[in-house]
Amino acid sequence: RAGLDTRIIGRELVFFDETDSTNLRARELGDNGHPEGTVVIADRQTAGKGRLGRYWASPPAVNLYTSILLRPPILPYDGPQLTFLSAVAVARAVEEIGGLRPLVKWPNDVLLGGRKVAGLLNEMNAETEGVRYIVLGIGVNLNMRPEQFPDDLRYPATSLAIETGREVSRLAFARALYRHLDSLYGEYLTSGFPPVIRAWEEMCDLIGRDVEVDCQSRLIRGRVEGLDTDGGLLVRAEGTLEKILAGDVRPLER
Ligand code: BT5
Repeated sequence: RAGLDTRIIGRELVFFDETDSTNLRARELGDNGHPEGTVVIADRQTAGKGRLGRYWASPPAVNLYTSILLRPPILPYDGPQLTFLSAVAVARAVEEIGGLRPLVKWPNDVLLGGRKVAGLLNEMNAETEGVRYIVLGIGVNLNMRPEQFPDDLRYPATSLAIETGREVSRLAFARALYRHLDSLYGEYLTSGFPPVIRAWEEMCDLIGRDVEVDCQSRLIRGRVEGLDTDGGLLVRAEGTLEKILAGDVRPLER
């Protein structure tokens, strides 16, 4: 287990100097019966994937690109819960290794100083009775330099090295990430989603604040109350509690 201090995460470790996308490799391993906890890491990705067909810039030797295969005994409906679990794990690793206070942004980003430092892409293979596997795809900008960022970023982006002013050990970061994932996932298997909700809400600065949500050609203004059990964002708008399942959330004022 490569000296990992974990019970589940890292049961098998598969390393690539180069691959198209670690998520694709992990899904293949999932299809071929590899155990829960199998971890794929690549030094670089030639076709790193974001959500909705977007890309993830994946230059060599500077960042972490990893995908983790899990087989949780849950219904497909609960699959999105794992996205929040991985966001909390990444944020804790950023805190531990960078000594910085990251924030989580609904639904799937981790931010430092308002800039995106990590992206998550979770993919599920399920049938109605249950989940076959879920792949947690995690990209963290560790030592990426400003000139290595593409020009067409959706949000301002940063790396741990840019924020701390020093080089970060990729190995130390990966170890910390897998350890935090392992303990959160262990707790999830015994206690379910509530502890993840609480941890995520503590790292989300939008709770209790007024926001504007662009949501399927509807503009909702209201106050964020928290996370629902299906991962939806709960926003109180003129007395009604709205659940946001997709959309862009912006704070209205400080
Ligand atoms: C994400 O998508 O944030 C999910 C990224 C997941 C990447 C990991 S790496 C390991 C695993 N294997 C994969 O193939 N993927 C996962 P989304 O929210 O759609 O953000 C994508 C958008 O962020 C792009 O359209 C760019 O504008 C911007 N972007 C691209 N590369 C970036 C980077 N390295 N850092 C910050 N922003 C980036």
